[in-house]
Amino acid sequence: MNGVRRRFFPIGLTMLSSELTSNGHEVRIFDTSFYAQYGTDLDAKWRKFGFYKEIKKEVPLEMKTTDPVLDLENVIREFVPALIGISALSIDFHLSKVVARLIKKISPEVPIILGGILPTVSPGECIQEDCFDMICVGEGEKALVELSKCIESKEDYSNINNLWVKNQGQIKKNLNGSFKTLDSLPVPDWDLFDPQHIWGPLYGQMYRVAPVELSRGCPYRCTYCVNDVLRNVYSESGKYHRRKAPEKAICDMLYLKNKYDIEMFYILDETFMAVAKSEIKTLAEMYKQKINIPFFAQTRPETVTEEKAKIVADMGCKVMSMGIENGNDHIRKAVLNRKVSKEQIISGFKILKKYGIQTSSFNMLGVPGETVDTILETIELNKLCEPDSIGVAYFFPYKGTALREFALKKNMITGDEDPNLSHDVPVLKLPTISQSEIVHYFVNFVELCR
Ligand code: B12
Ligand code: SF4
Repeated sequence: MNGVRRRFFPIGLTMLSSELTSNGHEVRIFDTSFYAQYGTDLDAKWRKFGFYKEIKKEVPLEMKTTDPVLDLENVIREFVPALIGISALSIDFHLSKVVARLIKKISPEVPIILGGILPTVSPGECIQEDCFDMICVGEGEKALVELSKCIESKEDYSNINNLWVKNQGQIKKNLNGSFKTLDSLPVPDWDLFDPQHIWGPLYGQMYRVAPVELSRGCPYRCTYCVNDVLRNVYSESGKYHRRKAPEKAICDMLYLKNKYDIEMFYILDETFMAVAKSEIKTLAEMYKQKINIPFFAQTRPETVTEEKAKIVADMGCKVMSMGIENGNDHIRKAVLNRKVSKEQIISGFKILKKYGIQTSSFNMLGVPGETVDTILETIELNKLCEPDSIGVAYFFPYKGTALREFALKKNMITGDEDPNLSHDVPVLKLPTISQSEIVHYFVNFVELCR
């Protein structure tokens, strides 16, 4: 499911399909990514505002011209699935319902499960939709395999951990089970997915990029981020911020590099450098020896030290993205719960630059407390950090987050706003700044930071 046209392979779904196939189940993927009628081409939009560089040698996407409804119907009639899963972020709520209702018309008897961040952060809202028979709250590897086994052997599946299941007019809300360790996950397999996902843009060039996860979770708790929510969702499941053993990480990457002729890795970890120097060093040594191709990643500015930057640069890091988010100390610390000083932020950017790593900054406009002056402070801080590329987004208060609760309490939102809106306009009604002022700074943000 995709509300936004996406380049990279969706790592969560690829993990689930690998887990199912390695447990003897047959899987088919119906991917909405490359249908022109679904999703926004955000890459194009970001190039327009200068967040992405113009691509010098584009690898054009081949959009599907066939009717998605007929295609879905054909897949279902031909494959005859015993279970249909839909994966969705919050932006995909509408589309996921459209597709589920369509499936119900084609094959009313096949159970449908909704998984992903959407039902994880708003399970109550999702389960009440009659097109979904059950939802998966949180990570799905264990639950989906168990569910498929039960369906195959016609056993009762209403008690599986992480699942909320409709059962004779009742909803059975099962607790979340323990995590599957990252080292026991199968090697990702992309053969079932559209090969076009392999191409990703970086600094105006297209590369064969492999997204990989070396860890899950984040040690920080920003008030607008899903990680704050997930930490609560997983309170009974074990240690939330987990890393793969370096041997497993390297083994997965080597497999992908060889099988798919990978030129560049995209390490999806949310705070790649938030680990001890010794851990990065061990990984870097193995990576240089066995993989030795460039990669890009993201971290927080305060996790960057001279020693770690040197190791990471030597390992092959070409670009590191880091959140600045807001240049005003009060907003950053008290509203966003990002307890990092301006000096630390500037230092993180400067150190990486010193070791030849290009930097990219993330910024949000329109958070509670925003004024024209705080936006100017954000611009000023970007100038001091001198990132090689700059990204900016309108703030959207996603369900489950602390900042959404705050915005609701202060009547800055009604609660019914569509998250897809935030691709185009500021969503919060703020007493401190007008929406047209925020739009003005959004459109001109990159130019003003230069
Ligand atoms: C990496 C990443 C990206 C990458 C994706 C690269 C890739 N190849 O996947 C890029 C940069 C492209 C990206 C883009 C966007 N992202 Co993003 N992204 C992430 C990030 C940091 C990690 C995602 C990930 O891979 N997780 C690891 C995998 C294993 O987890 P998973 O996908 O959730 O899947 C597991 C479970 O959810 C479940 N599951 C998933 N699907 C299904 C289906 C079934 C049937 C079942 C049973 C279970 C199940 O099982 C999976 C395995 O355990 C998350 C933060 C996070 N912690 O999730 C944000 C996050 C998902 N992104 C977010 C957003 C908003 C976006 C954008 C909309 C941003 C924008 N404005 O453009 C776009 C949307 C693109 C799109 N349509 O997918 C938000 C979503 C918030 C929300 N409530 O929906 C998040 C949560 C960050 C945040 N702000 O809090 N993103
Ligand atoms: S540091 Fe990034 S990933 Fe971690 S909680 Fe904050 S916004 Fe989320």
